[in-house]
Amino acid sequence: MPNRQRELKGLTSEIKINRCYGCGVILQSDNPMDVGYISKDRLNLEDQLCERCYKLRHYGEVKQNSPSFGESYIKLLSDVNKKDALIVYVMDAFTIEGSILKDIHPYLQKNTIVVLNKKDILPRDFPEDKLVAKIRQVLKQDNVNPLDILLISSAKNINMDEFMSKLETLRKGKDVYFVGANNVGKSSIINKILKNYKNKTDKLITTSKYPGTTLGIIGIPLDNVSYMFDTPGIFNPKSVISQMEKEILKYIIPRVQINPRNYQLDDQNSLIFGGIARFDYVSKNQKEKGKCGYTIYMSNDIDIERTKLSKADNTLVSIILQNKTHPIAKSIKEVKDLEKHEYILPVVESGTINITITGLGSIMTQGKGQAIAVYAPKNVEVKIEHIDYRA
Ligand SMILES: Nc1nc2c(ncn2[C@@H]2O[C@H](COP(=O)(O)OP(=O)(O)OP(=O)(O)O)[C@@H](O)[C@H]2O)c(=O)[nH]1
Ligand SMILES: [Mg+2]
Repeated sequence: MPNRQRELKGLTSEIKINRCYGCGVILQSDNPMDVGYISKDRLNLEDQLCERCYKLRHYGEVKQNSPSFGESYIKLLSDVNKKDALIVYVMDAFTIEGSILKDIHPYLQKNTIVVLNKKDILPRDFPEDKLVAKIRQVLKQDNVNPLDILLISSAKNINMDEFMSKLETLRKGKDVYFVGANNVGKSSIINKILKNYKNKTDKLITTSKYPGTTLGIIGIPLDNVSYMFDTPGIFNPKSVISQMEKEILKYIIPRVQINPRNYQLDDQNSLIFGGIARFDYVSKNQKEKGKCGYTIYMSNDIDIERTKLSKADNTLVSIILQNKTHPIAKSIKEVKDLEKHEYILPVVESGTINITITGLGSIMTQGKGQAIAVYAPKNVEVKIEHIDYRA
């Protein structure tokens, strides 16, 4: 993408002239294979959609990836800091591990509000206050102390009024920038603001179930002197969402409320998640053998196959070959295509142990010193965490 992000004031007039209003990319009619393509006869009309946005909206088609965190993004964040604008750091309430972008934290030391979007996806009885406390703690380690942390759902219109009034108070008449990882719902939130509070439903920003939808910075007037800006989402390379092909992401990224799935496993048992990951319960601990409970929090569209550990390698191959599971990734045919992570879980008196496969979901259990293994797509981060709800 050409770097034409100069003066922010200049940017907004540039958008009016030759940027796609759907994704913010600069329009061009020279190369149909390049981003921002639009046919010549439409190029000079006002308020145009690039061909990619047009196809996304009408046929759900998508071609290329979004830009990653680079120099132009750093420049943008530095400018935002200089002009004391309000930053809305958007995260996906379910995929928190995939939403935390440590690279941008140095730029979020002031005037930042955190929004956890997609609240509607969280399972019933989810301890939301603990989630907020955990995020506050994680951010604090990087000296990020947000003015507020709000749980919302742009899709289901949950807490949008509260968010909007916070936004108005905290921005003090200044501009607002929405930043965050891919697919967390930045553009959807802005569209909701346009619909709810500006009564605008015509020129909405393009959103999609695929990451990498917004390609440039899009400025939308909030009043006569200030703007809110949508920005391209940043890829988190450690997330399943960045490692899997687009066709199966719509099954991996949850769209409706997660139904937790409970398993009482004997040791030497395995669970296979679609054709993309596997969990082995190897043994209980040095003193005991026997059953152990595991709860899986993943998109309801991911099939779970239970099998004996001794058969798990072959089962993975056969369910993929025979198309007996869902979703199946092109790059994964056998266990060798996955990366193995082995752990002895800690013994804990209270709380639970969460085993998170970034971008895919988590496996929750009591910490009893079990030996376990997780097979995840290559380069995807796996994390073990003790969560104590009494703390
Ligand atoms: N369930 C649910 N889905 C949501 C919510 N908000 C957005 N989505 C969905 O999440 C997907 C991504 O939304 P976008 O608004 O395109 O996300 P984005 O952060 O702008 O993505 P990029 O432009 O790629 O960075 C779409 O399928 C949305 O419909 C929500 O509150 N709940
Ligand atoms: Mg977007």
